[in-house]
Order: sequence, then structure tokens, then C-alpha cells
Amino acid sequence: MHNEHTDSHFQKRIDDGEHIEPKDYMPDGYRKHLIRQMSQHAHSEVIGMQPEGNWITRAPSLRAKQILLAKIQDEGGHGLYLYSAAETLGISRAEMIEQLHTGKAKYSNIFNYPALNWADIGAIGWLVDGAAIVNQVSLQRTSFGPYSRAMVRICKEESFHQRQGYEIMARMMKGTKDQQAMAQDAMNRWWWPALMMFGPHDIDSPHSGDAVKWKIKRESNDTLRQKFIDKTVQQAELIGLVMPDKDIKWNESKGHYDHGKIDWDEFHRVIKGNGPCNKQRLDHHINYFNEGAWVRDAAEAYKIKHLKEELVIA
Ligand code: BYC
Repeated sequence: MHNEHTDSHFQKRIDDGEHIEPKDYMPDGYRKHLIRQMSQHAHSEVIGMQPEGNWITRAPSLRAKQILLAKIQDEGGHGLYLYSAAETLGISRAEMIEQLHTGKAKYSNIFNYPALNWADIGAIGWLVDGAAIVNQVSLQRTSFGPYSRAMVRICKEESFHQRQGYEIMARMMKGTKDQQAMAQDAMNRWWWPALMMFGPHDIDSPHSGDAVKWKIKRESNDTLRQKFIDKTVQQAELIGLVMPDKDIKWNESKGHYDHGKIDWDEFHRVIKGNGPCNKQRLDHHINYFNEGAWVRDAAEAYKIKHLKEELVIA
């Protein structure tokens, strides 16, 4: 019989397709891997509010503004589910934020690029949320219970986000020549960074071995990237956008689109902190985090007061 507190028993549970719950035995490496990935995922959701938030006051109609507001609010909510799910692994929200501010924890490469005009809001919803969904649908079956359940909720909202972006792009492509050129330009700028969101090629991905063994990752970086490409090429064609990769070509024998080379030097530069907006994004987060200190203090004081009152009553 397996001892419940051994790695072999843990691996058998994973192999049998069971969910691992916070109080169950888990190897240290599994816990660390999840804390890294889930906290980075949470930070991405929250930092991802910035490029879009920049356009709320300049949305071209009241309808567009309402939809964008709802979307950005959802992203904040996703961050909260994910921070809470990560806290069940024994790390506090404050520690995760500290790791973000000191550069120990990353967030998605994609949010280090600027949103220059309204077409970028379309491209972000369509391509960035589109890429995120492909990854997150797969993560719904991840082995850690709280992460998997958070993903189920997040995916429901994410598909609305993707459609919001595609609708903006489709509308612009039906507009004037200038509007069409704006949509194409946004697609050209966001396409390659969106492909990088899936992480390095499988062969260059140091964490993938453990992630697959522990069923944290259910499909590899390259498999998910290919799914995204196959879906998106057809959506682009439908509304008249030209793919910014001249090597995109349907490969009959593989049943997939072939694509050109991704610039991994750019990816590494950006995730090391040297993308166009890294400093701006982090400074903004730090400023508002500091500004909100009084709210956290007040909430904490309220909690302590009520705990004391409950103790007196008891
Ligand atoms: N960006 O061994 P690998 C959203 C790092 S936001 C930055 O393949 P792993 C939204 C990786 O961390 C959705 N860094 O790693 C919000 C590692 O470095 P460290 C965000 C990246 O973990 C608002 C190194 O490269 N989604 O939806 O096995 C508005 C080696 O990589 C990236 C998630 O976070 C990257 N793209 O696989 C709109 C999904 N890729 O940590 C939309 C959850 C890799 O050793 N995360 N790195 O310093 C995952 O599924 C996995 O962590 C990844 C990477 C597939 C991203």
C-alpha cells in the first residue's frame, strides 16, 4: 500500500487523474511550480488592465465604453480568483505583490507593449484574450483543484472578451480606408508578441518536463500556439486582414498552418524587463499599491475590531 505522504503516492493520484487539493500531500517542487505559475498568471491579469484602462476615457461610443469597462473589471476579478487560489498553497498576497515589485515574479510578455489607438483595443481583445483562452481552456483540466476551478470561471468570461475585440476589428475593416489601415497596423504589431504568450518552444522550455509529469500543463506550449494560429488565420481572412507573417501557409499533410520564425531575442529582452513599457507598467502598479495602503490598513483595523467584539460576545 502507498503511504499517503510519499511522492510515489502523489504521482499515482496524478496519473489516475485526481485533483490535488490544498491540504493534500504534495512534493515541494509541485507547490513551488504552482506558486510561480499562478502568481505570474494573477499578476498578468492585473497588469493587463493597464493598456486597456488607458482607453476607457477615449472609447468611441457609450456602448464601446460600457463593454470595455466590464471587460477590464473582469480582468481584475480574474486576478483576485488567482491570488486567492495561490494563497491556498501557503503564500500570502502581500508576498506575491512584493515579488512582482522586486522583479522576482514575472507577468506576461504581452503587457509590455503600448496600446497606441482604438484598433489596439480590438487587437488586444481578439489576439491577446484569444491566445489566453486557448491556454486557459487547457488549464481547466490542470491537476491542482483551486487552479482548475478558477480557470472554469475565467474561461466563461474570456470568450466574451475575445468577441469584444473581434467585433471592433470587424467593424474597422468595414470602415474607411484609414480605419482598415489602423486595424491592419494593430494586427501587425500584436501578432508576434501574442504568439510569444505561449512561452518558448517545447524544446527550450525548462519547466515543461515537470509541468507535464504533474499534469499542471495538459498540452505543450507549441501545441497550444499551433491551435491559436489555426483558429486565428481563418478569423483574419474572414474580415479581410492580411497575416503579418509571409510564411503562414496551410500544410495539408500536417492539417495545420506552417508559420515563420518567432523572434525569441525580443521575447527574452521583454521578459527580462527591457520591453517598451516594462518600467511604466511596474511603476504604475507600485504607485497605486502605495496609494491604496490606507484602504488596506482601514480594512485590517475593521477586521480586528470585529474579531475583538466577537471575542467579547463569546
Ligand atoms: N511571458 O519553461 P517555460 C490575460 C517564462 S493574461 C512572460 O515554458 P512555463 C489577460 C516562464 O515564466 C493571461 N514570461 O515556463 C489579462 C519561465 O521563466 P521563470 C496570462 C514567460 O511556466 C488582461 C521561462 O519563460 N496567462 O488573459 O512552463 C487583459 C521559461 O518558460 C512567458 C497565463 O499566465 C510569457 N508569455 O510555461 C487581457 C497562463 N512564457 O518563471 C488578457 C498561465 C514563458 O522560470 N501560465 N515565460 O522565471 C502558463 O500556462 C505557463 O506559465 C506558460 C509558460 C505557458 C506561460
